[in-house]
Amino acid sequence: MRTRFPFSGIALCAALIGVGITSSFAADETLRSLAEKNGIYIGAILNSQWFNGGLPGNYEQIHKTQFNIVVAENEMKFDATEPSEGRFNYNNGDKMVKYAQQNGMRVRGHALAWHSQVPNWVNNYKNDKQKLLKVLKNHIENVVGHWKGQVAEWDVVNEAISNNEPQWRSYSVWYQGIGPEFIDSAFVWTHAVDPDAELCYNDYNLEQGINPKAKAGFLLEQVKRWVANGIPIHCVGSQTHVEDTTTDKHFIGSPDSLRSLARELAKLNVKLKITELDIGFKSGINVSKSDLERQGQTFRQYLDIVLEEPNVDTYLIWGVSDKWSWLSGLNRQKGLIYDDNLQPKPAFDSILVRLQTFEPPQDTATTDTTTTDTTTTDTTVTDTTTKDSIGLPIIPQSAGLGSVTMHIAGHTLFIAGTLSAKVDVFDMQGRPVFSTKCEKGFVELNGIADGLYMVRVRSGSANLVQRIAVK
Ligand code: 9MR
Repeated sequence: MRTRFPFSGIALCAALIGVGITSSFAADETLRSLAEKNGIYIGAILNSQWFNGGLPGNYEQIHKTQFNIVVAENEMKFDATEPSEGRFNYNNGDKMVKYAQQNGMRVRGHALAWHSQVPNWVNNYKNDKQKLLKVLKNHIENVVGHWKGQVAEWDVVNEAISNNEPQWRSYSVWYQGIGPEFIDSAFVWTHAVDPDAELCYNDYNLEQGINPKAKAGFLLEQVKRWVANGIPIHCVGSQTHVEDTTTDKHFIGSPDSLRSLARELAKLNVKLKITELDIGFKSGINVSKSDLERQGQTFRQYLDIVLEEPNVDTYLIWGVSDKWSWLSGLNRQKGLIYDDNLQPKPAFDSILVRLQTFEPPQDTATTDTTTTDTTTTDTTVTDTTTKDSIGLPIIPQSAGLGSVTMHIAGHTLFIAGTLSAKVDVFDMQGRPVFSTKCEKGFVELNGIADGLYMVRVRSGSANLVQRIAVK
């Protein structure tokens, strides 16, 4: 297991308590517990309604159970924190920081210098460079100072690059009034107030290639310049608001492109974070089960970047449930991992299973090859389960849901300890391959090729996931 950052015992405890785990249910795993095993952050925004108690009770339960990093949808933005000049309002932000601390979560701050959600009083100074510089500096000093040591990372500058011909976004009040150097200044001022915070430049459409005509290509040139000039930039946030490529043939973004950006940033010692992920479908179209499964695969491909690239540590989704998503404003729908009823979608399963199956590349110098039996063992996966006399994995009793256990013999999966369970089988990439209800104590896994799979057994609120070998 790689550890890119330490998780405190408190954080892990909070995660376990959050899912209501008792000693007999210790095998239940959440996105959060698995992300922590893999040394990454997984998160979702707190939707704005949460701050006013407008979301159902189980929203918060799901949120703190499944995620270990949080960002406010709107409540730390300029218009929320300094609605009138020099008068700061931290109430909502404080509420989120407290929530995060109680639940052992990391806090992202979003966003300090952005052209949008800027209150009108700022625009009054658009022709006064000296005054605007003071306004931005004062805002940063107050807001970053207030949450110093509590907000671990900031989007210091958001969306400063325009979409078409990549160049600076000309209609930003900061760009118009100050010039592009507002960016350099914002990083320097933020760092001066909180030298321990990670500072990001955050933008969208960064998964569309890194050639000089693409936004990420333009950005890379700027990052090189900032780094060369000693500007304290530590990360690039890729919002990653993308569209399903099958329902929109014109969408050109891809996980491979984003991976290329990550690798270029690594050369500059700068991290990449996925900060606002959603994968929407065009509004108005019927979204089928296979569309949702394909969407799950795209979620998994973006997750692979976080798992596999050493300078990528964060996978943050812009919402929890499709019911409360900003996407309709973009003519998209169903872009998140829980449906309207807060039920996990296939995308949730893909992420969960991928987090379970991911094996970091082994350090060849320390790999023990002496016991590898290549005739019967799949050596691409480290299988730590105990085998019975004919080599079938024995599922440890302690991995059951209380008294629920599963056991595989050939293609028959035996489930004991419950009268009724839902069984889902996934391949090692998290793709669903089989799904049924078990009412008789066993299930025939017909039509499944021999090999390793992840099996999930759900009974009531319990959720047991286990690797099995079908032979
Ligand atoms: O989700 C946010 C929505 O509630 C606001 O109305 C909108 C206003 O600009 O901002 C949305 O969040 C944006 C984020 O702050 C920056 N990247 C794009 C996000 C979606 O528009």
